[in-house]
Amino acid sequence: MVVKAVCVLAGSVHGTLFFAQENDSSPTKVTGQVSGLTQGKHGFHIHEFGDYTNGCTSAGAHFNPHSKEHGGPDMAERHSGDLGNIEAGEDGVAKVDITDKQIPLTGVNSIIGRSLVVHADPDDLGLGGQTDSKTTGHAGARLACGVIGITK
Ligand SMILES: [Cu+2]
Ligand SMILES: [Zn+2]
Repeated sequence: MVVKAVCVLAGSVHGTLFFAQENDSSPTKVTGQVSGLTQGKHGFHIHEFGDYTNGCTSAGAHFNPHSKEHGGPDMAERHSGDLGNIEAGEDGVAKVDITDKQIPLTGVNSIIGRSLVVHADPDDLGLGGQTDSKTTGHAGARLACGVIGITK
């Protein structure tokens, strides 16, 4: 049975992201779009908490159930929540079409109830040599965040 989730980002940076996983062992597809961005790349991650009590800060660190260092989605060394970058065009819109094996919607490492965060700057995928490259990808401020919730 397909499991589905949705995340709504509200504010000057806004959008809706849809998550779908065909079965317990299949990857999760993330589709949708984010608007109101500056042109270019923006870090795009699952963060550990679905908590907005102090804005996006309360979302905590990148979702990292396997205690790895920050990386890119295609790297062996990555946080599960590391989805790399989305890229906005001149119109400020980034179309999202990601398939990833480390963000299940079922099981102990389910991302349901956690957050999706869009950042101000590009994620350097751990390769930038900055002090925070191996923790956050030096992706800068949190522009928008939303809780990933169950939908039909
Ligand atoms: Cu992030
Ligand atoms: Zn990370």
